[in-house]
Amino acid sequence: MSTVDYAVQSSVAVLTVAYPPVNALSLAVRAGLGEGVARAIADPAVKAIVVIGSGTIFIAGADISEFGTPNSAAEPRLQTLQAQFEASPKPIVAAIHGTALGGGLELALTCHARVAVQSAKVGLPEVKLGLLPGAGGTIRLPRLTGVVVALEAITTGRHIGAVEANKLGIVDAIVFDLKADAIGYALKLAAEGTPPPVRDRNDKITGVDPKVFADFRARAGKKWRGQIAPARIVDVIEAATTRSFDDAKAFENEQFKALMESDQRKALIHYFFAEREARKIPDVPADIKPLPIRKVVVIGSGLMGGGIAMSFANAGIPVKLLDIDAEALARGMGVIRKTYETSLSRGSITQAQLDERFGRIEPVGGYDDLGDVDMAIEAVFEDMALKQKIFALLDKATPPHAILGTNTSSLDIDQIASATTRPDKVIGAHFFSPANVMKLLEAVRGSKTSAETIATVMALGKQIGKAPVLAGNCDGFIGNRMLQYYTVNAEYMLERGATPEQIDRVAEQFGMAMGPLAMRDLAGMAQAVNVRAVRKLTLPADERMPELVERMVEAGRIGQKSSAGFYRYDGRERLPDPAALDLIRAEAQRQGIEQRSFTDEEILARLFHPLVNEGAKELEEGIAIRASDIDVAWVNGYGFPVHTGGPMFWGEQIGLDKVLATARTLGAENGQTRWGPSRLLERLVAEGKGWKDAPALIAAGL
Ligand code: 3H9
Repeated sequence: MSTVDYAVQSSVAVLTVAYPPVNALSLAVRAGLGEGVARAIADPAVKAIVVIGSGTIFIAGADISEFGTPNSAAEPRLQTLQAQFEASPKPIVAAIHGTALGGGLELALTCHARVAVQSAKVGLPEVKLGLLPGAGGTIRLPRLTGVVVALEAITTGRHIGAVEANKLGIVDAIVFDLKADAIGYALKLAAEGTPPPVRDRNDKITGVDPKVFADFRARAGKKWRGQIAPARIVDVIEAATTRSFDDAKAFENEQFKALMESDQRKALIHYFFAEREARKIPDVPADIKPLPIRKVVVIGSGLMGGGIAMSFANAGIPVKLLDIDAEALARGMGVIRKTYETSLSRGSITQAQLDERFGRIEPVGGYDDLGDVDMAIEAVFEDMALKQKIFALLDKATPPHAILGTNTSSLDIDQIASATTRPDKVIGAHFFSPANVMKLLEAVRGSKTSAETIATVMALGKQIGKAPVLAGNCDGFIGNRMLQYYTVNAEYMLERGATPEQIDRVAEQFGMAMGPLAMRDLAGMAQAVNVRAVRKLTLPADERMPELVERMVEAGRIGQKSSAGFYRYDGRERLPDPAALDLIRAEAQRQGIEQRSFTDEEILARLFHPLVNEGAKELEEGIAIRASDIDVAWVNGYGFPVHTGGPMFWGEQIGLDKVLATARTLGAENGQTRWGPSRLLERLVAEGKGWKDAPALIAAGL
């Protein structure tokens, strides 16, 4: 079948893009559209043209899988097609449903008009791939919306709903019967004349004060955390206001090409596919149908349970919030209400959305009235006996088909499942706090979890806007198991003479939202001491747990709450504190550790290389299926900078040999049992191989 279907209806040529799954602008689609427009222009019976997408989407942009292949540069290139569209003597109308993204919107911007159904979304999300819109988006969009809107929309890449897009001038009309109304709109343009092409509309980009750009760079720049594309986008939008269309377009081409060559682009495209790959589980056949999840119960109305309930409510799934402690339940509902009210006051939701979402959460005080829920998620504190008791109750109180998930971050899924008569339906559903915001959903398979249960939770994750990753059942699963190395290493470095400011600065310059020590202060240290006391019991004989957190707590420095921890705090402002350094020095002396200075490079290696080494061990043990799954977990659960591609991709980019060298050093310093090199890593380095070769090596028993 052709990728672009041609049909004439009421004197209008309707070009239907049919290139599943997302109608990306592959070479075949570009060629089909070019031929379709030429044919329509040549046909005297055709008065106008409509471009529409088949399936659920208009056009999702350039075909990302074509990047770097000869097809991406082959004619007709997107820009050739756009020139043909703009020069068409017969009006072309883009009929948008689903999404019009990137090159898809850029193509629509060269049509004579754009109509959309109310549910459609448009956007230029190239920044998320480390790119800028390279087909005129940076210079055409501001001509419709003005510079301020374009700066925000293109540097964030957000999807803009059709109604807002209509108000902003991106979409000319909201329609109901897409094809019929687009045909009508096209005939109207053919009869009454077309507006000037977007490229010639200059009123919104003339006389723009350069201060707008300076202000935007100063304000938004803080959020870019080392990403290069947003700054380039601002440069090109600024050029659109100071140069001719063609000059600005040439500049956009130049900047697009430079970004295309960048490591960040490679990392972000790796990440794009990684997130989608993570949902595919090799031993879960594609024909296994996920169960529909229409109603959910969340057990435990604390911060975690409340956040999980909100995630479902936000995605349109009714949820019961169960707590046997009436006071806690009322408090939990109050916190949820307050969180929604904060979103309302920030303008991120409307009053109607607040009412709708809050209305989907029903507080319940016991297990008697759970009704026909399809899934339960337990989110109480980490106590095996309590969890087993709850699972036994759920086993009786929920319909037999219901899946029972646990939000445990460390306990054994099999042990929890053993309290039920349906261990095949028990699975870890580990959310990250705040659960209504954080995207990671770590699904954890027990030894009896069925393929259907896994498929359901992976599909559900996507449905509620999370990035699901499947982990094996072990202490800490994928993410937290690696996290210990990052946080403990920061303490080891403090003992050896690095300062909190230096360590946090290196982590933050790398792109972490907050360094590990500032994070400790924020999270508070009093609780951490208890967790560490338990962990200490299971440490191998060759490893010593640093005790700086214990010393801090003993000195009353429990973090931001006490205005002192690794830093001192003036309100929220963190300030270096000589008293903290004294305390660290004293502890180093007590341990007989000689302090020295660290370079930033060494700090970076010691913070992040151990993640990669531990990730390799998880692959060896089958805890993570793919290196890229670990990337998805760390980007979404721990704020690892997405423009590095995630820890495993980054490790391979900088060289696995470097990661191995650090593992050897840290193994010697901190204990070989846990800190020493992964066997997989050693083999990969010895043979000059990378993560893609890992499955074969692991299958062969290394
Ligand atoms: C661009 O346009 C550059 C131009 O400015 C300049 C050019 C000169 N290409 O996400 P899903 C695949 S850059 C190829 O699960 P959803 C995806 O890998 C582009 N493949 O579906 C997956 O494959 P599989 C700017 C693509 O319904 C399948 O489609 N555009 C592309 O949840 C389903 O994807 C963007 O950045 C693509 N462009 O969400 C948009 N897009 O089934 C990127 C998707 O084998 N795309 N695939 O795993 C998206 O944001 C989402 O896919 C979308 C659909 C919202 C469209």
